Amino acid sequence: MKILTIIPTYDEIDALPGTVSRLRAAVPDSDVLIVDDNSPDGTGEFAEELSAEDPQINVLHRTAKNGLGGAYIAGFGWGLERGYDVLVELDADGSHQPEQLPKLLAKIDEADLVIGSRWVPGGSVVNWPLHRIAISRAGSLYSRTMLGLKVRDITAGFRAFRRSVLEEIDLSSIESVGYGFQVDMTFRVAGMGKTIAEVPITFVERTQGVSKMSSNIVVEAMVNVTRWGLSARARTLAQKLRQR
Ligand SMILES: Nc1nc2c(ncn2[C@@H]2O[C@H](COP(=O)(O)OP(=O)(O)O)[C@@H](O)[C@H]2O)c(=O)[nH]1
Ligand SMILES: [Mg+2]
Repeated sequence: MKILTIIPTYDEIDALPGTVSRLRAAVPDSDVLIVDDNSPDGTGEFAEELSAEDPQINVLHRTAKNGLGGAYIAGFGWGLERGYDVLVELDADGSHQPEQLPKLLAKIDEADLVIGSRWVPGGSVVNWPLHRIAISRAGSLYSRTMLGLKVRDITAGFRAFRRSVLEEIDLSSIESVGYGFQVDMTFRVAGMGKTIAEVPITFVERTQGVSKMSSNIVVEAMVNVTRWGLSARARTLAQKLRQR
C-alpha cells in the first residue's frame, strides 16, 4: 500500500519541522507532499531543504495563497498521477498528531474515507477556546442536519482517502476554499454510496504560528452547506412530484 501524506502550508516555518519529523517517525512508510502557497515566511524554501535531505519528502509550490481546498486538490492530483493508494490530509501546525495516523490507516481497509474525529466518543480537543469548539460543533450539527449525513466531525481535516474515491470525484468542480472543502468532500463521498469511518483523535491546538481561520471561511461554509442542502431537497421533491 503506497501512502502519501499531504501537508498544506501557509506561513508554517515554526511548526512544520516538528510535524514532518514526527510524521516520518510515526509512519516511515508514508511519503510526504508539502503544498506551499508561496509563504512569505520562507516555508516553501525550508520545505525544499527538507526534501533535499530526504527522498520521501516532496514539495509542490503554488504561486499565491489560494486556500486549503485548492492546496489539497493540487496535492491529490499530484499523488494520483504517481500511483499512491492512500492519500492522507494532515495540518502542518501540530493539531493533527502524526502518532495517531496509524489508527486512521488501520481502518482504510474497511472504509473508503477515514476521518480523525474530535466529536465521537474518545475524541477530544486540547487548548481550544470555547468559541472554536462552538463553531466546530455547531458547524458539524448544521451540516449534518442540512445534508442528511451521519458523520459527527464533518469539518475535520485529519483524513485518509482511498485513491478509488478521489478518482471518482470531479476534483475540478470543487470550489470551496476553507472548511467548506472538507464538508464538500464528505457530502460527495457519502452521496457516492461510499463508506465513511470515524476514529477518535485528540486534536491539539497549535502552539506555533497563527491560524488562517477567518469569519469569511465560516460564512463560505455556511452559505455552501445551505445551498447544497436546499438543492438536494429540491431534487428529492421534484422526483416525488414526477412519480405522482
Ligand atoms: N497551502 C495552503 N495552506 C493553507 C492555507 N490556509 C491554511 N493552510 C494550512 O492548512 C492547515 C490548517 O490551517 P489552520 O490555519 O491551522 O486552520 P485551523 O486549524 O482551522 O485554525 C495549516 O497547515 C495551514 O498552514 C492556504 O491558503 N494555502
Ligand atoms: Mg490549525
